[in-house]
Amino acid sequence: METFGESTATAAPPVAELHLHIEGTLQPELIFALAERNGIQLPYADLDELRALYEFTDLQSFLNLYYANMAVLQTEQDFADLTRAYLARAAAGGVRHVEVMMDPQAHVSRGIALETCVNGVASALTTSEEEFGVSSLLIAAFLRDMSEESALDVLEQLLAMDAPIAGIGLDSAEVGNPPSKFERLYRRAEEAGLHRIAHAGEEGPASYVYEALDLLGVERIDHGIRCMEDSVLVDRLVAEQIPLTVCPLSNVRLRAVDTLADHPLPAMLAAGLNVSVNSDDPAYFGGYVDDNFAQLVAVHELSARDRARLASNSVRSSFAGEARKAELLAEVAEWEKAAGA
Ligand code: ES4
Ligand code: ZN
Repeated sequence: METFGESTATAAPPVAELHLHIEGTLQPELIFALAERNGIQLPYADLDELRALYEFTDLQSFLNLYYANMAVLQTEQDFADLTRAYLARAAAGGVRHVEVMMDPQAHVSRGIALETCVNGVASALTTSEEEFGVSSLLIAAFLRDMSEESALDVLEQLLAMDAPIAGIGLDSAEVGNPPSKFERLYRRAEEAGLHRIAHAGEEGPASYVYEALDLLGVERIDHGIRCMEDSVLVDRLVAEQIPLTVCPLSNVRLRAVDTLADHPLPAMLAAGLNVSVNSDDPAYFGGYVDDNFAQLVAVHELSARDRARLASNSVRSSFAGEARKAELLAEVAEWEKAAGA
């Protein structure tokens, strides 16, 4: 029988994607298609001119393009099409459950109704399991470079319209906008029975990770890589098994780390941290979850056991129901057996 080396197709196990901004899945081709459909004049002549802008120097340089490109998202159908395109691509790359973040304030502030953006994304998520085999839930993320009043106002509107959100997150420009700015927002979310997560320790210091845990009561930390600068914090994160949703290609593209070879993920795994691999903004950072795994494996030689560990961490750290978690953990175990054989 012919034997094969480990292919790129098996580099990625079945996973739960826990750190994904739906607006960050807006591919250049879809930007042009939606601009045409909505009669919007883009400031770029063609795809090449747009693609030339995907060279980022830090988080803010990315956010500038990310927010500008959202101008093409106008109708409920646009948001649904965006979400379905992500689900199809993610499913092909092994994603079996996803917790989709969206940025309502980024749309409301440019005149899009809250119902339009939320219902558009939610309508595609409703059928994600039957259409793509991907179970899903929605998380409303708040922009930390806006005021807490704005966030509270939007959260109250989401609750009033009974929006199908499972939790809240905190994203956008981190440095100078610490978690402590949003204590009331997170108290209100807890009161409303919502899950709570926050970006911390991406560009911001380890102290922001403490704040997210102790002042906001978050259940997961998005990124968290700068915890590695504080061994006391690492010990606590290990002891409490706080999930860290790590995004390797994002960290390279936004220069949080120099190269993938310098990425702390293997050290984080070795330290016993509860880390998972996620794509963040795959249309901007050069790849989906499977691409993140494939490139990590190429550089770090993560074993099948390491990859299965990353996958089971993602499932256990998700907000999926216990039955779905058990189903996916069994799939990961199957994958490990096949990949390790
Ligand atoms: C984001 Cl990579 C990243 N960091 C913070 N906020 C974000 N929003 C979308 N992508
Ligand atoms: Zn993110």
